[in-house]
Amino acid sequence: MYRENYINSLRAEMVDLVRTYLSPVALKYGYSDVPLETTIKWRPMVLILGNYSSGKSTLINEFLGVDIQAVGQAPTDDSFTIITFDENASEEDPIKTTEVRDGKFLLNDPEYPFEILKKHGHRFASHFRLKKVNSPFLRNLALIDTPGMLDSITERDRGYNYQDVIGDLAQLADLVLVLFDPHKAGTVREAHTSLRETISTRTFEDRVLFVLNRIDECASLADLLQVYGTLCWNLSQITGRKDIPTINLTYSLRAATAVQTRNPEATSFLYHLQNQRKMLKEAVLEAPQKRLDNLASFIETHSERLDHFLEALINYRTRLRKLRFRFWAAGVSASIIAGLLAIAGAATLDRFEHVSDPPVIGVGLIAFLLVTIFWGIFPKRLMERLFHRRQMRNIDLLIPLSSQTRKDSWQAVRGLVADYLVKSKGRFSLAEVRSEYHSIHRVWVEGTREVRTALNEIANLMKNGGEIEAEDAFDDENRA
Ligand SMILES: Nc1nc2c(ncn2[C@@H]2O[C@H](COP(=O)(O)OP(=O)(O)OP(=O)(O)O)[C@@H](O)[C@H]2O)c(=O)[nH]1
Ligand SMILES: [Mg+2]
Repeated sequence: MYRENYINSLRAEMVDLVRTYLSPVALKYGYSDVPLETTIKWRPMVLILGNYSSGKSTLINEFLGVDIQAVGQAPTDDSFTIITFDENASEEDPIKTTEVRDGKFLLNDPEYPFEILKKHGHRFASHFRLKKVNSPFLRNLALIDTPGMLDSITERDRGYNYQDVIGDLAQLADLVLVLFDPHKAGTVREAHTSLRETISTRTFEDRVLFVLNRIDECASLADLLQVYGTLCWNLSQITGRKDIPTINLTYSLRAATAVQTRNPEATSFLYHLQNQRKMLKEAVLEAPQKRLDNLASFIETHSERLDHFLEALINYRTRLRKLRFRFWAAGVSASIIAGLLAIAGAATLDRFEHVSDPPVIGVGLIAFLLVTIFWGIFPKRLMERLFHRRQMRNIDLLIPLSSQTRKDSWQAVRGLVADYLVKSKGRFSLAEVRSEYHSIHRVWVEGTREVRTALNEIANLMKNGGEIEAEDAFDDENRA
């Protein structure tokens, strides 16, 4: 309980850090259209993907301890369902769906992080919903059940872009389970592509978990090995890598009963794989901890990018200031020369006897002022326009790109910096940018260090006996 509270309060603090320091700057400079915390403010989420009938909904029901999602052999459910905890319902009551909210409501409610899915249109909205359930499994996380993947011809008939929706949901999720079943052990190429596109390579391995489900349907251990081998081969083809990701093995106890009673001898290997089922469940329950890691990476990435964004703006203005200084130095010299020439010219006229005559000085002053004013209008504008054009042409020279990390982070913001410079025409307050830069820099250097220290503390808490608390209704049932 102590660990759970610590995780929750740390999560709230990290979201607050983003809201207070990063979001205002991100919105002001067009780094982001929505407050940065929009996608991270809600609970940790686990996204469950896979072919149709790979057992996604059955697995979810098993986690929850009751049949909440419809299951069936044919493609059963064509909706994306967020399944979350009902804070107001009693955990003493029998587990059930206590409330359902439809997509249109969800996509517009600022309490939830799903605004970014609005762009997928009405068809998607009508296939999106939220269910509240009083299952203790959901106390600290939400699950997302998805429609099964079909062949590519039918995908087109969905009326929204399935791949893009998956990509957006994967960005919100802290853990993505990709389910296979022994019958179709390798048909998720498209899903894999959209996951690759949206989840950064750095965190991909931590966030995506491959699961071979329904293993009870393998006729024997040899059959399971054959299926496992096929899946590994297919995955290495899809990922283009020789090292094979870890594949979790699991099955539903309830669904398996019929198969096992038919052939108890052949499926005795399942007995040795019980720990795999337990490990999968524990991995899912670790989503809140994963959220902290993801939040830490989120803060690191965005504070670093914003830091470089502002550094570029500061350098732009500092260079402009230096150039202006030189420009005015030249301008004042030109005005003085013009003033002196005017005095010399006036003095040669017969009407004046001496250069110190007030009218002669007056002529000199007028010439000085006229040249200064002229200098401050036309040449200044021309100089600034040329300066702006040159900076835009050589935008990569705005900040030093001394390391690969700086190059990567600059690559992510250079277009946005260019947009801002064009939009503002380079007119913004250097003092303001400097003070914003200092606060972002502090978040980047000190904030992220503090966050990582806190994460280490949590990891130590776990090592010293943080147990998994959720009830395993079906396991208990089975034991009985
Ligand atoms: N033997 C066995 N059957 C399973 C297992 N998991 C699911 N099933 C059965 O497989 C069928 C499909 O399961 P669902 O949970 O509906 O699969 P889904 O992935 O949610 O399917 P869609 O929602 O249509 O994409 C159902 O008839 C389940 O009873 C399992 O581990 N073992
Ligand atoms: Mg389903």
